Amino acid sequence: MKIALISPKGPLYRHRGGIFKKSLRYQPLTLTTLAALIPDELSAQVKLYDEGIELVPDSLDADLVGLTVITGTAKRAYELAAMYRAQGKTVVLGGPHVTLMPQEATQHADAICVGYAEDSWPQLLRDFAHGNLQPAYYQEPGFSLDRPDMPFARRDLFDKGQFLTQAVFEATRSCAHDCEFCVAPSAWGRKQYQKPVEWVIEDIRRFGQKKLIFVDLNLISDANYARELFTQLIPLNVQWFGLSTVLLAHDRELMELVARSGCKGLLLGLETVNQKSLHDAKKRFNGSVDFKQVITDLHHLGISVQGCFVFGLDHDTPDVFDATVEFALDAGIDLPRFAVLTPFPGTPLHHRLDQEGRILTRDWELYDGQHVVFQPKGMSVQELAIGHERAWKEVYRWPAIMKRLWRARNFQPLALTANMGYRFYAHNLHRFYTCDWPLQAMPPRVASVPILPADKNKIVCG
Ligand code: B12
Ligand code: SF4
Repeated sequence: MKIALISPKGPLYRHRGGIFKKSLRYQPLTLTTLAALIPDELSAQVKLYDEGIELVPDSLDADLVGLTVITGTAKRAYELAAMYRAQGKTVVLGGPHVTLMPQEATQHADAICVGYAEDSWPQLLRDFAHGNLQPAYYQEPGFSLDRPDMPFARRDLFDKGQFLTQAVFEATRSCAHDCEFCVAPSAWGRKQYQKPVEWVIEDIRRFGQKKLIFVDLNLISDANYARELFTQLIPLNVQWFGLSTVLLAHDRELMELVARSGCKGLLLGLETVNQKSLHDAKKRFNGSVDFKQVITDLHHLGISVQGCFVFGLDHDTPDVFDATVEFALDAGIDLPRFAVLTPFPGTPLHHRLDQEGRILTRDWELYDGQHVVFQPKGMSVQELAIGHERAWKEVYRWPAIMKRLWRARNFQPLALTANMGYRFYAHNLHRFYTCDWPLQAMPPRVASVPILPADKNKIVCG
């Protein structure tokens, strides 16, 4: 059996003209994990394609094609699925968008995998081999990642030269919180799934690299598990980067353990500098933390901060952009990142905005966190789009980079490389607001927003 696994391109993440340069691109763990789960008895040959680094060929030497789908890549995934199905290949779709929108996805595939696929994907392949493929496979009700016999990701199947790093690991999945805009609780629920710590340590030890990335959504979601993991990381003497909530601020002991375990950078979902907007996002727990203090504390422990903010929450007004940039500079955030609030389908935010008649387009291609796809409350669509792009540019001007890194007093060479990667991103975002990836016709409500000069109008992809 020949299997091709594909991560399709999106507007921003794509080969040729994409905005994720090698300095920001780490090897996708989804495809290497799926490749490892292919049962040995099928003696299958597998090839992986990440369209962030190469376009997938029109004609594939494969019996079965598996595509991983997030909302922003759904359109491309469905196009590829149609093309390969027309050639007589069997197409399987899975991933966050399929899990959120199974009825839609099923129309484009021979089979779909809903939820986590550690059990269902091997079963699907066995069924396919026996000519008994079912249209849909679901995550088992008692799903668990606590299985010491799980295969390690097949990282060797990609060309390592194409990525900043191949050392991408995962200890847990899902998150205990329920922020209104987040895909995770809607797609996978709030129970955190945890791999055995010994298994994770063995995975890292075998791979043998000293700098790693954890893609877990919230490594400290379960403090006891986190403690165990961090303690066992210490003897490995590695440096790692990962994601956490700001709630780490309330557990000084855990924070110090994070540092001792080799953490050199944390992505924190700060979301907004506006307390009322925090309420809008249903991420009230962020309000219990003094952002500047936690950033300073992390810097003192030698940990860089990637601070993520979202623009367009209901209490955001046009002054939010300057206020956020100022905060990022003042707090010395090593790597600030901004996103436009995106009502991903299947999330409570999407339902609410839909009920309020504020969803402007269902062109999923534009659901990439950098386009305005809904009617904001405190500003116009244009103001949000322009303000967001301006914030990126401001915070990645050379003097701003220097100021942030100087304030951080925690200089690491990687911080400069990543800042250069995001500087490129900031200065090229405008290219993605053109007719290359156009918005569908706008409903009347948007037509009433102020008309801007022609060059600025492009920003809404109108
Ligand atoms: C690493 C990561 C990235 C990396 C690398 C992406 C990549 N190519 O791997 C980078 C930084 C590039 C990235 C960028 C973006 N990302 Co991202 N990313 C992630 C993250 C943190 C981990 C993904 C991962 O490796 N998981 C581990 C693997 C093993 O799990 P998995 O992918 O879920 O796969 C399992 C199942 O879903 C299933 N499955 C998945 N695909 C398939 C396919 C088949 C055929 C089958 C059978 C099963 C199956 O089987 C697997 C095993 O159980 C996830 C959050 C998360 N933890 O899931 C967000 C996430 C996928 N990203 C998200 C978003 C929004 C983005 C961006 C748009 C953000 C932005 N504005 O820049 C961009 C768009 C990139 C693009 N492709 O166009 C969202 C997607 C939401 C949505 N509905 O679209 C997520 C879910 C985060 C979130 N909470 O919102 N991302
Ligand atoms: S804390 Fe982060 S991962 Fe968890 S639900 Fe909120 S946004 Fe999602």
